[in-house]
Amino acid sequence: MYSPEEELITILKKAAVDFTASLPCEKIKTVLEMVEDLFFHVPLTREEEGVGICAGAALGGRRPALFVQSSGIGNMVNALLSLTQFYELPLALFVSQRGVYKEKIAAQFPMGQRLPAILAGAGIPFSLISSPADLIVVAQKLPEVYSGSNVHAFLLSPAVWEGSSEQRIRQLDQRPLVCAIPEQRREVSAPACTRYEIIEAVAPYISGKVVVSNLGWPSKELYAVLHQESNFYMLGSMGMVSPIGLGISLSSRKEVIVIDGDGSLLMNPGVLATAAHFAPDNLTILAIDNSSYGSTGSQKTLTGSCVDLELVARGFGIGNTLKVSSKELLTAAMTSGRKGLKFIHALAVPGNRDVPNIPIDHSLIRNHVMHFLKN
Ligand SMILES: Cc1ncc(C[n+]2csc(CCOP(=O)(O)OP(=O)(O)O)c2C)c(N)n1
Repeated sequence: MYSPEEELITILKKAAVDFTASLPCEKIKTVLEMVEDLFFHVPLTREEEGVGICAGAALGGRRPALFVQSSGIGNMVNALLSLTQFYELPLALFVSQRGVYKEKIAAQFPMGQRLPAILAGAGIPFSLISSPADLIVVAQKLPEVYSGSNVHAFLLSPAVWEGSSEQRIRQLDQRPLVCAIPEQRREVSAPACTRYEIIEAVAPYISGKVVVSNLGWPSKELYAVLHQESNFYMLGSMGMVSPIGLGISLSSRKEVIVIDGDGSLLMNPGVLATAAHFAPDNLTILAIDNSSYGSTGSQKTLTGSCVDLELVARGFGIGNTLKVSSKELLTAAMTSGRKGLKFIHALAVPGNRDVPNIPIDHSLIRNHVMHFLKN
């Protein structure tokens, strides 16, 4: 009786993988079930979110492995390049490659067949795992992913699992019925502070903590207000702030503050569901909502017309939310005694402070944060 799934699990354990995340593909459902049972596992809402969460986990010293379908690579290329590769963080990608072997779904051909060319074009190293015999390649290359802080994609053909003796029938949990009763509507006064003033107001409360800050102007303003070695300044990968913060909070006991923006949060709102699912009590998401893409010319976002980010967070299951529009309410929110995952929706007026660029190299930013998390 031969189980390629068991062989892959053994390889993962041998390489000391200790953090996994996935967005499923039917062709790898058995191995995914085993991964969920045997490793710390994060169920994702979008593959790109997994790149951010795994980056946070890697900053926290973990050895992440991400399981996705070939189509999911299309959802994550920017984050792979401008976050994981840019900061030289380790990530093993296990990609169920569709469209190449006994494929029945025509829509899988375009992405699945071009995947090697797309990865090659993006400069992401990969190995074709076309049969169980090729799993030896995973065993050989996986340790280097972690020792060398590399990204490597293992493209798993459905042929790998053909003839497996593994038989698993997943027990489906009954979903508990949840009745969400909206709390009374509260009137909130119009915002008066800019993003910079909000960062100034929270500085005493985020000092000494891990702070993951949104790309562009927010990171530059944070640098100007409160530079500390525990700040992870994002320099690219829009939409990845909260995923990175979540990944760190799941890998460390240190307190983590995420400074997100409305535009960036709207790009990957599903991370709020993943955060709610784990509800790490060391994570605070401060969403500074200036109803605009502040770093690119303050073009309007939809929070100025139809989206209420606090309600979005509530709808995704975060119970501890606060909407604030003044410095007084903001500082009260930062210190509010309620334990658990917190989402602070800070309303702001658009506008950037004229501050200089961050003069620190990205590798140094990463090293400082990793060092802080280690000690
Ligand atoms: C994938 C991607 N799309 C667009 C951009 C350009 N961009 C950089 S920052 C930014 C605005 C972010 O807005 P928000 O998250 O609301 O933060 P704010 O600057 O308003 O505080 C945009 C659109 C990018 N860097 N990456």
